[in-house]
Amino acid sequence: MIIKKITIRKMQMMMKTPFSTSFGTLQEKDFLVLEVQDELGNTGWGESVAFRAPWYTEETLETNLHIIKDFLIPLVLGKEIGHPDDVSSLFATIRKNNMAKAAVEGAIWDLYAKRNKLTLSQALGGERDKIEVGISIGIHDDHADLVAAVQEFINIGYKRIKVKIKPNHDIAVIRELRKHFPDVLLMADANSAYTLQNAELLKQLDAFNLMMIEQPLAHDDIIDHAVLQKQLTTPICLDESILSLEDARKAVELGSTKIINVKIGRVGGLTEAKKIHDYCMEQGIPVWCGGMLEAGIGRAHNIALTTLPNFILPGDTAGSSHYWEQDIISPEVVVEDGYIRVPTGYGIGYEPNLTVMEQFMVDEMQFDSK
Ligand code: OSB
Ligand code: MG
Repeated sequence: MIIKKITIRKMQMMMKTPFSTSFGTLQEKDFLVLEVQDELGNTGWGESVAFRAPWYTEETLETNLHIIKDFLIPLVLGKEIGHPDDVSSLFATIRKNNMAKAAVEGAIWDLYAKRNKLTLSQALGGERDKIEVGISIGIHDDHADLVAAVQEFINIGYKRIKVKIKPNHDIAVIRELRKHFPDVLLMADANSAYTLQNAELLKQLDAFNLMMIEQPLAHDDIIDHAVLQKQLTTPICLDESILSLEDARKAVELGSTKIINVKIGRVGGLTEAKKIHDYCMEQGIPVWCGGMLEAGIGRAHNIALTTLPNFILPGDTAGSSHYWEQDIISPEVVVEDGYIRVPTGYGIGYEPNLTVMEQFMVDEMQFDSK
């Protein structure tokens, strides 16, 4: 296929409720939507998951825009691409900027699947027709509010509860949740809020039968995590630290992680995500799909990825209505009894809703091949 045209739409949407982590609170979500078109008029869609500020990784919406416009688009526009797996080698001369790469590569994956009359799940080698989903709940200062929120999500049917922890908002929070919900599948995500000096405190979490603790230590660490894991019975799951298959291999070999949270944007695209999946499957390391508070297009990519066989733990891919008054795809992503039914339409399987997109679009740029 030949990439003839690329459109970048800059979006600004308000989330229904603010989301708080150990590094701050977010309610206004800015993101990029990419549309690629081939010589036959097929289109493919991708979403950049970088936030406005660089608190999760170093990328931002504006750095993504710069890298996509000035470096990535010139590498694919007008080019013949046989398979989306080839895109990462085209991008090999550009260091990092994984979320920018994933947005372009994701749109090309969708295009490829549509052109070949496959669902994105089939194109990736996925096997499931429904996926299990959990919920990630932001920090609530008040324990009673958090307990009420957890109860509400259990009632809706979410299969696993993840709560955010940070120093002075950890052991007591988990103890309180366990008191109310002794059997629920529960995990905690620290988003790098601790250091090895907090090992004694983190060991107290072992008393609460958590499925895992996500990214307790530095965003770029795999050494201290290995030291910490030796002291904990609770499995460590790395998120921020894993940017590639090589990172995953080293972390697994060191014993820094027993579970991996795979995010397509963080690892630079679906091809790399699939490689990490395959490696972890060989090693007996379970994976699950993380979330970046995506709108519908990014969410659809997550759903397709989660159909791969080693995604055996519920992901952070909640339904559209958890985040948005109105999502930018139709139909929206719906969770029923804790499951999302994998769509059967070609490509991502959800139609971008141009009317809704126009409402939240703040800029639009087009790039044509001569
Ligand atoms: O660490 O998984 C994380 C949201 C933004 C940045 C990082 C994370 C998260 C979440 C929410 O936990 C996942 C979601 O609901 O999309
Ligand atoms: Mg995380």
